Amino acid sequence: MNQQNKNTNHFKEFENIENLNFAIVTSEWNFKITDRLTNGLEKELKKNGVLSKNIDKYSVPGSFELIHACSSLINNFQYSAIIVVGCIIKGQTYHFECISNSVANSIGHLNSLGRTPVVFCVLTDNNIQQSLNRSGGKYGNKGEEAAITALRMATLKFK
Ligand code: DLZ
Repeated sequence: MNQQNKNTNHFKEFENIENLNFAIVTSEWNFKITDRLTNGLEKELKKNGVLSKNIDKYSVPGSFELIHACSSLINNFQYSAIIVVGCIIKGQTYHFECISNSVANSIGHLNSLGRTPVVFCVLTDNNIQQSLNRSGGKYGNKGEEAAITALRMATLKFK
């Protein structure tokens, strides 16, 4: 497996970790997958020293609702980083493209506001097998990778 495009091999300790707080927003569509991603994400945050009390978890009906939840969290709360978790699987219609593009663009926009780092842990797969492979299967768990990205963004220092 190509390890180069993974960030879980980040061995540096994160500074000031006990003061960092994270929001995880999980979509309930394809819950079997999003639950695996969320568990991997939460475990990896804790493994790196994030305190349980500093992790808030929210659920939304589908990936499309991640946008509103993320926007509200940015406006009303102060998190070190927000991680959105979803799984969009291609079906028979154009819905897949609409939802995937809308979610990616909107979350990207919220991230670009520069107020709170937002990490995108939304799988966009052709079938459930691809999603299983990426949520604790043969390609690892993208939730764990998202946790490291969130930690890195939360501790990023600007000159
Ligand atoms: C409607 C829909 C469809 C067809 N597929 C998915 C999916 O694969 N993954 C996902 O997270 N959500 C899906 N949804 C639900 C939409 O995200 C959204 O919840 C509804 O369109 C209501 O706004």
